[in-house]
Amino acid sequence: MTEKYIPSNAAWVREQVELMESSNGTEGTVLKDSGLPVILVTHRGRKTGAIRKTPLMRAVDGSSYILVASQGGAPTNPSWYYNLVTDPNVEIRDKTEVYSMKVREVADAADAAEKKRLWDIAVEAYPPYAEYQEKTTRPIPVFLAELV
Ligand code: F42
Repeated sequence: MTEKYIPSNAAWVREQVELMESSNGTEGTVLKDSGLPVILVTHRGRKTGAIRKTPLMRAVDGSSYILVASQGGAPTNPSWYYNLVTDPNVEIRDKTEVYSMKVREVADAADAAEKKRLWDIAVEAYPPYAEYQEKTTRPIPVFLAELV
């Protein structure tokens, strides 16, 4: 992706992205305090068309990644959720590896069993997701990112 990059307006997120990218994925690959692994999702802003970079917890299903739009259990979905619904083509950095992937939302209504299966894997990878779901009435969206 070669278009303009607009960094996150949240300093802690921006700093994590900068550390992951400037070190080519050898630093900044865990969530502070938890020590749990983080991936970096590069995608496109649905309004600006600019490149956006979002760190997320690393949860895997085979060669696919499970992306959880938890935003700490906030009442609204994060912006990146709508960006990925609009344009599902992403790059995922997992430490030193970068993959071109396509995401698809696994929605409760359409595929409840698959959503539960992926949700359970995600909670095992990052247990606070369960508390985040209890904090909010919105069903926390889950995407599966697959190799293209
Ligand atoms: N967030 C999660 O939801 N799940 C996780 O597993 C997770 C893990 C994680 C690990 C490390 C870390 O540093 C952060 C982590 N986060 C996790 C936080 C995550 O990286 C995001 O910061 C958070 O989910 C909020 O996402 P957001 O897309 O709302 O980003 C905010 C901070 C932001 O920069 N918003 C911009 C803004 O200006 O408010 C919007 C950016 C944007 O995408 N704009 C769009 C555009 O067109 O460019 C338009 C947006 C629109 O729809 O209006």
